[in-house]
Amino acid sequence: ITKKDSKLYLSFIYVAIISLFLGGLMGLLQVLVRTGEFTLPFGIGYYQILTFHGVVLALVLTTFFIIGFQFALMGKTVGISEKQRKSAWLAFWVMTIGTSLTAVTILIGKANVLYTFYAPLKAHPLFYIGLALVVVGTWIAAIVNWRQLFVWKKQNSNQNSPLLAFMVTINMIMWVIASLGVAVAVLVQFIPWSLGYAETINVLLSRTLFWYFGHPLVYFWLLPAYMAWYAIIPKIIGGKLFSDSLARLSFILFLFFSIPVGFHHQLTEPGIDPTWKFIQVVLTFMVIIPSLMTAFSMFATFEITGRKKGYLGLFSWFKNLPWHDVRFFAPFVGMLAFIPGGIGGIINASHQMNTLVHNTIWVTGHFHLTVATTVLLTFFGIAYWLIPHLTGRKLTRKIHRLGIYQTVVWAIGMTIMSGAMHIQGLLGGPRRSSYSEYGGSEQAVEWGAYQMAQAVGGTILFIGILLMVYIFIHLAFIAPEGKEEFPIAEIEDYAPITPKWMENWKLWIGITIALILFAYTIPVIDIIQNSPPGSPPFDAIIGN
Ligand code: HAS
Repeated sequence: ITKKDSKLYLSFIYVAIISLFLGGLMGLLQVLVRTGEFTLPFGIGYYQILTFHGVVLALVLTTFFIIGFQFALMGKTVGISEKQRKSAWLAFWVMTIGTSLTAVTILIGKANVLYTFYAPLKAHPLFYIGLALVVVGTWIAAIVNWRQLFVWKKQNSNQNSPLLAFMVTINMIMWVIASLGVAVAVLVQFIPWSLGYAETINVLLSRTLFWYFGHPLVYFWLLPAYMAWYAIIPKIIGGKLFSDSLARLSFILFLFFSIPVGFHHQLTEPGIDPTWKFIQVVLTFMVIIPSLMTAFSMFATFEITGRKKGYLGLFSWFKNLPWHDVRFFAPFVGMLAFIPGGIGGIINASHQMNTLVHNTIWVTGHFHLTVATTVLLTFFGIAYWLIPHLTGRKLTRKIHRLGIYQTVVWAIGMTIMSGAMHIQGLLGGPRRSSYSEYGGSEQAVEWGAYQMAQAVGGTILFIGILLMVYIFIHLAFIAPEGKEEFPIAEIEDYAPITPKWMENWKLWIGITIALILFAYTIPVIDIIQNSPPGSPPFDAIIGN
């Protein structure tokens, strides 16, 4: 790896680490506020820190880590040219300038609109302009990634593209198609409205465009974790990839079914015909299939690897997994968290059960298991080898051990926090609310204990963040110099040969667009024609 390349990939990862610390700090403040025992100093508002927490962790940390990691994968598998590297830097700077604009508007209290930022909440125009820049930056990154694969393909036309490059390409196709929705909302709806050129805004349309983007967004986070599960973890445990074509098929299915499902976030919303909600729920159940395929493939990889090593007893292959290797242990705990996380998702997607949990803190519990545990612990697992690989250092035994403690701390903190969120949610506890006694309601008294538990869990998680920041700094600047491998698994010898048609991009994109048009055209026309114009007086919220 050249110095120039590592500098590029590391820059993205550094922004992610800074975001982890700042966003985590806001998370700690939130859980403390919600106990009722702590008030924010200096007139800082609850929604100011909640928005900062959501935007910086869910949007900034994830996106920067993912783009940096994906560039590293592409560089390793298909190479990066001088020109492509320059364009990648352009992506970095556009994203970073956008992020700074957005973060500052939130910090000065001009954008208390939460990370979902749909109407009727209104932010300062700079918030939206900053976000638009972040999205444009990611599009530049996508074009560079596609170009990287295209150039490689031209030189290796008779070969299948490397699995990881294929996966990155799919993730970026999904991302670009999905982010078109949010780009339209920002450019056509939010910027004119926040600048005062448009007096009204179609609230339902803004929410629909957001969720058209918002659901694939969660798979944009998940797929890089799956890249590591499929193609990197097998190598770390001393095994091989169970099936290259199964992995590719699961990514293709994610491309098809990630986008036309946004209505499962809007099941309780009036103004959308129930037939279309039903259709999108059916499509949501389709997007569960590639995750089940992934679970199957991971179990198969673990068992086959153990058996090949000679562990033939019923569970000895499991007992003998490399538990002391943090590159495996952290993502493995992430996988475990995805079992309840995924079950929670299936509950959310079921219309009747959604009416019970929607807008309760159950949903917050769900996404802290999925994105903040499954995905994040996998990203940590990646960082343990990627950062030393890029900085020319060694992942020492000491850091392996510390990383295992970090993972355990995270698992304990999250079990307490997310568990309490799930239960409080079932008792009706609302999400996105600061502390309130709700006029002395008995129900609210019952929530108190769970809010306290969330504060305990949240504090433990913050300790986990401090540990992780220390580990990052150690890996980047302190660890002894040396070489750390970039682990990429080979394909299992007996796995079926990957057919050429799996790279029929035109067909995959065509099916994706057809599914989107099917799921969205009629309801969107309906929303544009029939939902009433509105411009509620929410300017007060941003202090204008
Ligand atoms: Fe979700 C809300 C449905 C997955 C994130 N979700 C959210 C929100 C976020 C989020 C951030 O239908 C809140 C948005 C907001 O602010 O309002 N979600 C689903 C479904 C899935 C799902 C069906 N969500 C995710 C993932 C996320 C994520 C992944 C982030 C990365 N979600 C919903 C719905 C809502 C929602 C509704 C709206 C709720 C409302 O009303 O507001 C599925 O993709 C889940 C499928 C997963 C599985 C699990 C497979 C298990 C695996 C692990 C195997 C383990 C191994 C190790 C191998 C079926 C792959 C085992 C070893 C042993 C020894 C046991």
